[in-house]
Amino acid sequence: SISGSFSAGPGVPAGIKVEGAPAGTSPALLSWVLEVAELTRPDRVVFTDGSDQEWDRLIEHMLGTGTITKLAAKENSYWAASDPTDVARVEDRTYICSVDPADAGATNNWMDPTAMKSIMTALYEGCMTGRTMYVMPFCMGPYDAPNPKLGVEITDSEYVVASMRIMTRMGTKALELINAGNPWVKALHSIGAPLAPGQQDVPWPCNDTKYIVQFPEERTIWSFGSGYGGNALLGKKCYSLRIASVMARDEGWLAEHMLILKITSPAGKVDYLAAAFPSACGKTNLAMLEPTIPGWKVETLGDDIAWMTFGEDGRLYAVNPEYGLFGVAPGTGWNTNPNAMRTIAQGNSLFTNVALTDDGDIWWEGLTEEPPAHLTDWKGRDWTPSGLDEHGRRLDSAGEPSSHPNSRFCTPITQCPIIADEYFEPVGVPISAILFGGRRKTTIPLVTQSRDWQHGVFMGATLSSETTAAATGAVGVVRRDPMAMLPFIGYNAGDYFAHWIDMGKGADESKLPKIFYVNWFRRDADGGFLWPGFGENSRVLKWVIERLDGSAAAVETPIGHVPGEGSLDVDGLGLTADELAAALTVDREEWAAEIPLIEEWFAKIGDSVPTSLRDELDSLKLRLGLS
Ligand code: GTP
Ligand code: SPV
Ligand code: MN
Repeated sequence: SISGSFSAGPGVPAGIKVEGAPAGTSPALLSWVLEVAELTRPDRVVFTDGSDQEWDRLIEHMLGTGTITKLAAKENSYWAASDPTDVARVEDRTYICSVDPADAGATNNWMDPTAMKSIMTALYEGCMTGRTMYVMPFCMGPYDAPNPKLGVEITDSEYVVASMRIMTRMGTKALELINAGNPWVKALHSIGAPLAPGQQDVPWPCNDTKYIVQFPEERTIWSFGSGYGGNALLGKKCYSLRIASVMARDEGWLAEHMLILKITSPAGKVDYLAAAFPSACGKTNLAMLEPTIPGWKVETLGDDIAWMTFGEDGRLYAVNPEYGLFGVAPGTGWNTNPNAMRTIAQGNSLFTNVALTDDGDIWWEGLTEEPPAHLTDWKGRDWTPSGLDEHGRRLDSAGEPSSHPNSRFCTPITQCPIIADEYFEPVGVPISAILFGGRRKTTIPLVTQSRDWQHGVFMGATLSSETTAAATGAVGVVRRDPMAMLPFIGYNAGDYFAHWIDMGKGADESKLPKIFYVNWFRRDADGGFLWPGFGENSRVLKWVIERLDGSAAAVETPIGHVPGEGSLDVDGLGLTADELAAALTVDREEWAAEIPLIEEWFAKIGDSVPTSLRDELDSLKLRLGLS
């Protein structure tokens, strides 16, 4: 077990105290730790063990610096407000530094790895001065997986350590697996805010210069300047998607931006679904959905990431590598996502960039119909409700919401009241259907079934969505977001499509998941949602399940199969026939406008787009009568 400390030894830079690393710590890990400590010059180095005592020390520290405020209303739960400039993923500062630029492809920023390392080494020089450098061993997915996916994050942020403790299996057990000789990923993070002697810390230290960098060949991550979620909790997007997608390409599996859920029909038939929607487009909500149709049951397996591998039985098995939920706060309430509410009600959670109530609870837009009369907003200012925004939500007199649109709750997934027992299964669950989905006001019907695997891959590869506040930059702009992985594919997007095609080719088609395309976000002429969404999405899941055995009817359209007359259960929903038709319609004019955007997208990716997907585009145009 891990205990004791040593303050000097061969290679330990003078004046740096190393705590918590016992004899037996992997020499490769120790030498990397010492190399980083020499470069970044922290005051101390602490190996984290994941214990409750360690959590208490981190909390104590962050209460002292003002990083967090204890919530009176929720057990062991805390409110954090970030620097207003550090609120989301920074896609323009994110790089895939492969040796060959062709391996990063047209959708990733690229820089030569040596050049990037020299820039970042200069930034890391002395960057942890005055701070503690934490060495955090972690495991993505169950410890008893056939090949446990280990990593070590070095960070100088207590907020990152505390968040990683919720989001990953972190601490002593992971270190033991590393010490036993299992491979692990090096993940280096610094907020880039050294403290001079005597300098007062700020609540959310960070740096205006930010880099989020993956070195795919070396399975290494370097991150600098941000303390926010996807930029800083390196087990999440950086490892489990960008680096893991490269591992998956090389080893014949898939690392995807997908939720995983278990659904049981009234007859007791169990199916597992995976669904890829872009950031802030509904994964957490669907993963925890409370069905509105009688007799159906949904249980949660994952809300953001799925690793999928073919099992010996020829079926595709999915595992959730995460241990927590890092969910979009606004819009989460008892009406929309009661299971998320029940999860956070149990405490042990961090809330970032939401509003604080006067009685020590959290609030955000959509938590309740109307806000309390007074709040402290995410920027720490007094906030009182005034006018309404276009969705009927309150703003203050300055026209600002109380919570940042990308504010988040970070909470243990094991607290979710509907977590499926199979969450703990090291080989995961066999997937019956994959849903791709986006946020589109027009064009994309509520649900479409693909013709076959290759057509389904085409649907995924051409997936489009309006940008959201989960990344910095403009919101509401339609872009292609292939498989909801645009910011997360760790290699060439065309090669990634080819990998998806190959995964299907190598499999028994009858055992492959069926692929569907959904859109909860189509609007009517007045800008209202055509489909009520949330729990009512269970009706779409029911149609999907009934398509698997062919019991639900479908009509063939040029873009795929949509629900046939009467086959989508809208009992008691109160939708008119016209409203339902508007949600389901395949409009030739809209598709005529969509095709050039798909052509432009394939042109951007270039030669690496597989011929089979170009063929799919050609046949789609033929079916639409556009060629
Ligand atoms: P990331 O964590 O960023 O990957 O997001 P996510 O895909 O998990 O999205 P999430 O479920 O957190 O939903 C994002 C936003 O969309 C929230 O404000 C939700 O309230 C809203 N939303 C989710 N599902 C629906 C739906 O079915 N209909 C509508 N109208 N809004 C939805
Ligand atoms: C996303 O942006 O898709 C998220 C949040 O799930 S983050 O951890 O920032 O990536
Ligand atoms: Mn996500």
